[in-house]
Amino acid sequence: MRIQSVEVYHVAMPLIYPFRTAFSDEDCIESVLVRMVSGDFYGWGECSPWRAPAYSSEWAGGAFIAVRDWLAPLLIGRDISSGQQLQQALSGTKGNYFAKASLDLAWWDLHARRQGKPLWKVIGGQSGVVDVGADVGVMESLDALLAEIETANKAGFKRIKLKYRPGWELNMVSAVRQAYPDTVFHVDCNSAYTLDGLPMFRELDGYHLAMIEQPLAHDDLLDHASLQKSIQTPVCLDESIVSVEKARKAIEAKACQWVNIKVGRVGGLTNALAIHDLCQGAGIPCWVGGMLESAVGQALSSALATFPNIKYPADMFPTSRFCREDLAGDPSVG
Ligand code: OSB
Ligand code: MG
Repeated sequence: MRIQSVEVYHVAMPLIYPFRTAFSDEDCIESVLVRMVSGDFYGWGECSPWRAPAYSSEWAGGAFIAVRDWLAPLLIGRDISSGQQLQQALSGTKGNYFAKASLDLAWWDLHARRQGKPLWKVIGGQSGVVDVGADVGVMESLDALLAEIETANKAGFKRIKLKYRPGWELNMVSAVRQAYPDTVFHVDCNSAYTLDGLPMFRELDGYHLAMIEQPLAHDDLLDHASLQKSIQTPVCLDESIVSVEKARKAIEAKACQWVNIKVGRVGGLTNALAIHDLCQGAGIPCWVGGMLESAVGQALSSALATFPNIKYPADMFPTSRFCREDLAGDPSVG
């Protein structure tokens, strides 16, 4: 299909209350939205690398300029008939995974709309329904956290992810475990630690967490491999897996037992599918994470959650819980 035009938007979505992680406290999510047009059809893509380059080296303002000035011009006027061909066309530009993802996702949405089918069917997913997990940021107090967990538990979420950072560590996990002995929990450290934290991670083994997500540096593989050798709790990589090649190396180095696949972080659905298949072949289960993007981006990434090697539910965010206003999602996408 011939790409006729690409519109790029940089938007801010105010949150109802701040989302606190090891990398920042944010009261607003910044996203880049892309509308790609071919003939009578259009497709939307989104990436949410956040306001500042704190989760990764990318940020929304930079992604907007990367798409507008460097990436979209490589596609306009070209005939692109597959996700691989799109990735190939963008491959001269290094990194900029989130920026590339917004175009890759818009292409897949456009491709599905042209066929009049939901995206999950077009990519060969299993069914139209996915289980979802809940995610709770660092809260003002343990009481506030326990109240959030109670709400998530009552709502029937099958796994609850807890943000973890210095000052909100074993004290928090121990209170949560005491109150909820049987719930499936995992913690996400957002790369806040080094191998000096080994004694703490060994202690965490006693709390039977489903996994510890990205304990060490955002671009590390080898230290994660030595940590995984020294603890029983499975390590899950998020930030470190930015490409199919990084996933291959993580598997080879035995750096993790889980991969959190985010379509944004890995440059789009094309690469996310390849990472899913690679992990499946290596016996590494995956789950689908998000960046608190709008319903537009979440609908697109939920298509991946219908795949067989997605062993834990995807984390999807009821935008009514987080956003003061939301961009409407289009139900025909997901
Ligand atoms: O590290 O997984 C993350 C939200 C925004 C930015 C980074 C992260 C998150 C989340 C929530 O933790 C989403 C998820 O559970 O994947
Ligand atoms: Mg994470």
